[in-house]
Amino acid sequence: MTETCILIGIPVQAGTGRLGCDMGPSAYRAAGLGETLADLGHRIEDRGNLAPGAHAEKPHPNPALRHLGEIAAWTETIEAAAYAAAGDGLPIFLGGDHSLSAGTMPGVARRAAKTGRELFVLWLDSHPDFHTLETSTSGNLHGVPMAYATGRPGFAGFLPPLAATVKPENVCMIGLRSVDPAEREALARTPITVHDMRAIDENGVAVLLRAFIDKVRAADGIIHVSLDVDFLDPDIAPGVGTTVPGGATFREAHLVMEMLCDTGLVRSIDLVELNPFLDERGRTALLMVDLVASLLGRRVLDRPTRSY
Ligand code: Z70
Ligand code: MN
Ligand code: MN
Ligand code: MN
Repeated sequence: MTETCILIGIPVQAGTGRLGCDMGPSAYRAAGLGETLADLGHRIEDRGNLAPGAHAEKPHPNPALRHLGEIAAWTETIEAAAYAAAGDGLPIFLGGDHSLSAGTMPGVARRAAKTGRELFVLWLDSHPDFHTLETSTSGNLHGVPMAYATGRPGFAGFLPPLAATVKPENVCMIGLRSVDPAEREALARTPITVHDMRAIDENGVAVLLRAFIDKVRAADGIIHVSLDVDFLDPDIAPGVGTTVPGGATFREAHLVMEMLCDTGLVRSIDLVELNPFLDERGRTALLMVDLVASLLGRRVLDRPTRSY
């Protein structure tokens, strides 16, 4: 199927403790993301890079929080851009750190609500990013987007209430292996589906993903994919600030993308946490481009669709 792929660069790095994520959008372009998708037959529209609006630092009772005012400004800009782009095609958000998903998920959720489709989120990450402003101890706001987008309390003083949130029962996380105590307690009290690396090892990633896809189909839903570089094993994806050992393999990651491709239900994609400063000759950026290619139609052999 031919898609209109809308590339949106989001060079935010204020949500992490390390500099370099701001070069992510450039690295994806240099790695040939647009050309690769064009070669697969898609239309490409590159909308350039977003920038945050004017902002002042916001005070907060949690003294650990860093750049709250800047991330709030980014989040408002990103939410609006995501809502608009999701009405025009299939946006691919080029990060930038994972705080950007505090804007992309509510934006695509607002679009889905308008079109009457049920939105599901597949979260591929070693972290759940399920802190609130109150529970974060690192103060890094890339650790909070899922809590924010699912409407958890604990975001007073951040932004006005969201127009649309993601239903926690529609979220599936795969790849978890770094979960803070407060996140673990909060996840136990939500209907979010959580699969850690042990679940992948015991079942195989296809079994976990098939259950999620069946649920999306049963609800006639659409899928937003949020792909954090650290979902992947650092041996194959070193270009990331937080390298967490024991991640998804090259084959597991490609299989996830190929199965998603067969559904035809992915309507938006976050590519987050790429840090080109820490990469080796662009290999992480190139791998991420290859994964997106698998998600959007590259395949080894012709085969019937719905082959998952
Ligand atoms: C930790 C924190 C995080 C991504 C690191 C880590 C958060 N839970 N998220 N890398 N993508 O600092 O809150
Ligand atoms: Mn700041
Ligand atoms: Mn993340
Ligand atoms: Mn992560």
